[in-house]
Amino acid sequence: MKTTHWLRRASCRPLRGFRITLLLLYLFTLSLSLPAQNPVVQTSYTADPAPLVVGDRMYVYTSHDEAGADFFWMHDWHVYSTTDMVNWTDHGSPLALETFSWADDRAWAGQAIERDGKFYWYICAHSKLSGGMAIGVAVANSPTGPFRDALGKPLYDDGSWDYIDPTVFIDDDGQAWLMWGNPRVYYLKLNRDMTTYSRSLGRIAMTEESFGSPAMNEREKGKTYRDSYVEGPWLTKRAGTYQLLYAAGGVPEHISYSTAPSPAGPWTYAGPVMPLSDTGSFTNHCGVADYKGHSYFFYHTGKLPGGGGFGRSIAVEEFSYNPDGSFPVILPTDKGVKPVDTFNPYRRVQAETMAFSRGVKTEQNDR
Ligand code: FUB
Repeated sequence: MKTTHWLRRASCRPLRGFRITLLLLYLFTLSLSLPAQNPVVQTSYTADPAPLVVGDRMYVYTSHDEAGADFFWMHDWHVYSTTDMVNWTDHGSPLALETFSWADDRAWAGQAIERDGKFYWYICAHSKLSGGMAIGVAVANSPTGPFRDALGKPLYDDGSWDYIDPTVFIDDDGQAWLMWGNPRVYYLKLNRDMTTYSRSLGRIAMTEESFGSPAMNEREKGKTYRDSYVEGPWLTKRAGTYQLLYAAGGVPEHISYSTAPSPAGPWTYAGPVMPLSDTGSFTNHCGVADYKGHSYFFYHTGKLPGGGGFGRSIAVEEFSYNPDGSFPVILPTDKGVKPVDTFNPYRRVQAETMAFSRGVKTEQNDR
């Protein structure tokens, strides 16, 4: 019995090796023939990408459009991660409107950041308390959650509809800045705990010099302006200069940016980053990160089949900063980015890690 068993196993080995080689060859050929890496996620509609690098992994925090929606009726947020920029693991939805007892609608854009071993995810949602949009913050011990409401109440809420799309940035001196707003930009200097602040709400001067046009109610009728701030700010710093990227121009939106010597301003309009393109989405929303020696620009389109203005999908492009740290013009592509690392299949790889799929949907399973 023992001998027969050993023989059977031995005779199977070459065959199994052959099958594995064939499978790898098939996957390799498939990867060569794949038409595109964009949209990054094909299993559900994702919007408002916010990248975060933790160790050797790139995470992207997204909002989530419901299939077939006729407005941004959004209920939860999602997390995806990669180690090579083309194979993405779906971590499901560790944060939803139900996480916030004060929120009842519009789970819109957010951004996550790490501090002192904790992960803070700033979001905006409609507030039951004030009837406006409010800024909230969730906290977790890991980048994929589980997240809980850090305060049990909004971080900032006074009934304004301007309070959407928070961006968070920790400066070299340790000061954390939280900015948000549509159609004006607001900011708070956060305390070390990332959930409280000591000074009152700051308001960025909305001038023609700052954003290409003044605030909406101050624009001259009939005058053509260079550009205009709309929403979706992304605060970052390059070569000692603060950069604020944002959705611009009204509907449809493109992405532009401004620069400043301090997040509080004064900001100077610097030009377009992603010009208007035929992406099938009338909004755009960006996030920027460096990873494994490359620079990446995340944004969203309406290009997933069945998608559009209310069924958006995140996409990513690689770019190189200009020598002075300024942004080049970045155009949307279907091709997306190249892998920056090898993918090791000889480890536990669950089915929710994939480079590309068609006709596959994922759903939350807490196990
Ligand atoms: O996703 C809902 C809203 O659409 C976001 O908050 C805006 O930035 C725009 O992308």
